[in-house]
Amino acid sequence: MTINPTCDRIEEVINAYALPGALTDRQPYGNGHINDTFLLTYDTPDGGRKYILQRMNHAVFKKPQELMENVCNVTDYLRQIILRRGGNPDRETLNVIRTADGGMFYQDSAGNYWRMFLFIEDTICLEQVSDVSEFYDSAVAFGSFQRMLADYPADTLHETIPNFHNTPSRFCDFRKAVEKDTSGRAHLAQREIEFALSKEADTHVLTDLLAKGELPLRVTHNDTKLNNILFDRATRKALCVIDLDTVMPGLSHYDFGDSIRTGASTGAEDEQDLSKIELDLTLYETFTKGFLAGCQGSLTDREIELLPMGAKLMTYECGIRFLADYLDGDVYFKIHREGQNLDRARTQFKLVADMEKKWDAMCAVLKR
Ligand code: ADP
Ligand code: GN1
Ligand code: MG
Repeated sequence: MTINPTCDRIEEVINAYALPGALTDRQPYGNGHINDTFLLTYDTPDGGRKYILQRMNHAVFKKPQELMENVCNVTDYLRQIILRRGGNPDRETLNVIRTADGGMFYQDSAGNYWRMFLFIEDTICLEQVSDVSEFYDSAVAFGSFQRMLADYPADTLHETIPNFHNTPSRFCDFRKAVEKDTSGRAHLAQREIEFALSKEADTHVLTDLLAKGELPLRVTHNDTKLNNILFDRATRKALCVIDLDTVMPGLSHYDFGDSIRTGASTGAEDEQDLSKIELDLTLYETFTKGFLAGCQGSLTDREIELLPMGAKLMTYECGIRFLADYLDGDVYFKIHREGQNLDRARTQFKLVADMEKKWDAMCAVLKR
């Protein structure tokens, strides 16, 4: 068995859940940047069961109780909708497994917070688009996720990370990180810092329109990376939207934009060869069609017209978050090699610059 050394309380945690059968395997799992994820395999008389166990990132999500209230309430709500549609809620939404005491999560003796989900079997998780129709499907899934939650009482949701997609506030944090230069690395990223600072005027566009009431606040996912969707291995169809930690009130542009940032880029988020990074307009158009289909006519004309700005701002915002973390000394996003957060920032800025070149074409897609 492979055990992540940082998670040495895992034994204690597993014992807090009264799971049937015998534990036969546990492995670190997935490619998330935030939580520590494990796959648990149990031998049971009915052929075995698997679970996802996650140590929540307490530094990022400071109120685990509130976070789990959101996740449990939203998944219970989705479960009802899926049942009404004749779907299979064990596969089409996350299902939180309760502790032996009925808790939504478990706090171990070292103070870490853990939660467990049913493992959704026979699925695949894509890091990059390999097939246009899969990307279309992911767009429909994220659009319809937003649609399914359209009548969810948004004011009952906790804000799990305040100002998560408030780009002007992210810009202030970025500027502070440049001024502090905790890691002493700013001299290695001068060009990137200048690029980021030069875009300050853009950061306000969506938040200003929200404040003026020209854009509606909706319940959004806020982390619509391609790898936050599970695809059915057999049908290759998008099956389940996962990673619900950031479901909060937000703008439709956040969900649209974050998917374009990850899915319509021609390279990986941490690609070091920037000549491989550009916006694929075909993928962009594909996603746009799928997202609008998934939203089922619920977006206003003004929202639709501003979707390209969502793509640009979410890409830019992620870039300044990666760069700030590089300057802070890699304290937020997990890294697997030195300089990875700078590489991530560079791909995002390359994409932003490419979007600016392709701006007219991006807007034309929406007019069509
Ligand atoms: P992070 O916040 O760190 O990104 P995620 O909740 O996205 O964590 O989980 C990380 C990975 O674990 C996902 O990309 C996916 O591959 C896998 N995963 C998470 N939940 C499930 C689940 N219920 N069933 C199957 N795989 C899952
Ligand atoms: C994080 O958790 P994960 O890996 O799906 C981050 C997102 C970023 C993304 C960049 C809670 O997402 O906001 O866009 O990394 N999640 C949080 O890859 O900060
Ligand atoms: Mg994730």
